[in-house]
Amino acid sequence: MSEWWKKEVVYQIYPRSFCDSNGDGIGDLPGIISKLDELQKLGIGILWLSPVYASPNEDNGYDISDYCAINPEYGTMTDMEHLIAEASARGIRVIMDLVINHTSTAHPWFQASRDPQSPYRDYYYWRKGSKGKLPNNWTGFFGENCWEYDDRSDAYYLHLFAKHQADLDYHNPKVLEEIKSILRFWLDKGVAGFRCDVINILWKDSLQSSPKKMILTGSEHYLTLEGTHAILREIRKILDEYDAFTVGETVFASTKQACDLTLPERGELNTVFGFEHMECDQKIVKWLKTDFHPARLAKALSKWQLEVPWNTLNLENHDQPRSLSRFGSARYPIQSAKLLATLLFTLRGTPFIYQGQEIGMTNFDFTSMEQVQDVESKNVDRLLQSFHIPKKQRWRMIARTSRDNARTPMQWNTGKNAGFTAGNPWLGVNSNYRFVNYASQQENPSSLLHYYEKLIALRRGSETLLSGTYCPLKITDEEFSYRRAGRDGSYTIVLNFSDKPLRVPYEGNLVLSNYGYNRYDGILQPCEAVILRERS
Ligand code: TEU
Ligand code: CA
Repeated sequence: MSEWWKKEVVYQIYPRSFCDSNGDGIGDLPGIISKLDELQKLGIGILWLSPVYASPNEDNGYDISDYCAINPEYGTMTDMEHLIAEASARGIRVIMDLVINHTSTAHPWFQASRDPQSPYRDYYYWRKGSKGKLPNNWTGFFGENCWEYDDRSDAYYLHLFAKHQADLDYHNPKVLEEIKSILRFWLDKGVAGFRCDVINILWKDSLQSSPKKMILTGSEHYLTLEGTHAILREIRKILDEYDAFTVGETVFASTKQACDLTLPERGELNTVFGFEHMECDQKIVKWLKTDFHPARLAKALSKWQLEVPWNTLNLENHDQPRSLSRFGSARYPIQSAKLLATLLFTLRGTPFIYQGQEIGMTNFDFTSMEQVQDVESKNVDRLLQSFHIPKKQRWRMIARTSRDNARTPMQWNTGKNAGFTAGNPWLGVNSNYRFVNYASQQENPSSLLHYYEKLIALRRGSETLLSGTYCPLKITDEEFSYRRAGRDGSYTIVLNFSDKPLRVPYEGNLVLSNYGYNRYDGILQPCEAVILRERS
């Protein structure tokens, strides 16, 4: 295994919101192809596409109705093959989003399984309730219960996510056989691997009710169980034939579980997304946001750096609010955006950029629930309403955390709809596109975009930043500093998260400052990030 994925930077595209080529207001594959030069210039080596498979879009593609077909809204299979070829011509590999915990209820397997006599019946969890009671007391990820009654079946089916996303039952060996052929279909098309959606919950060891009421009641029956490890080892055997890369989305995984899922000798995943750092500004659940304390973010990142041999480095994705709105400084937005970028590219692991992060896109400027499209946000708003939470308070919670914060259209330029579409965008464009857009940053040598390019090039050229050791130096709400040591010497990275100047004791030759300075005197400006190289 060449571990090529350790050297690369991954760029995540949410196709619906990236670039619309035909004016229907929906991003598409030809739109992505038209922006590959920009992505190559940025210096990324892997493109992660959120799902583009056939889907009724109840969860914007994370509800798949045909794994081997392209949603016509995004284009054709020829477009997909063209994208893979055009990306490859630019040295960019493409990975797909593998959503195999569940399928859409529009999938033919599910539709067939509604007949109790069907050979597809045991592809899903169908259970009888009793006297109107649900088969168990589990709760789902999207604020709904997780059983839906189907009158044709006179039974309930399990859905840990939205009711149109029915969980596959891996106790039936035929299910894994189907998944293996789907993997081969895409690997034979030249995809280089997969981002594996909620991959650590595939195996349910029982459907018993849980004695303990929790945020996710019943999760002890499916979170990172041995049965899932066994499935991952089966999948790995196929991926190894293609030297393919897998990154697992592993909800609620500990560092120990991350090691069990990714250590090479385990033969499962290459790496995972941990969420501990993404929970640094919440209480109990993500909808109860707290103030941001940089030390909490730094402590979580540092813990994973020390306890997991190879990390993914990410501050955003299509499910998370924008990092600049969440972890940035209102007084020093650009400097803090560059500080966060410095963090992303100087820790140890594979960095992931989410579309728009490189130009400092922020949370949406919607003013009401009517503008929100996300199924999770709508379900949670309904749930909060059932608890009689007042509308104003509900909206404050939704606006700060909704996944639509990350799904507003990519802001390309100051033209109509920020250059995303000539038509009516499927989701509102942030009105700040006039000054937050790709084109204006392309022209500005000291822009966030060019700073990303510099950092990506610096990381690519340094054995130490790529694969050196990590050692924390100081973690407070003001300062996060750490040392990376390796074959091309040692670097000290110092991040001043505060809005005040900060004196620090570190020596070294200045390699990069987000203020563009060319000298270093031990005093960091507000939100200044410096990379120092040990004096040889
Ligand atoms: O998300 C898994 C998941 O747990 C989500 O609840 C996510 O962690 C949460 O929204 C974070 O705020 C994956 C996909 O990333 C998400 O887009 C899908 O909706 C979900 O699985 C179901 O496929
Ligand atoms: Ca389109």
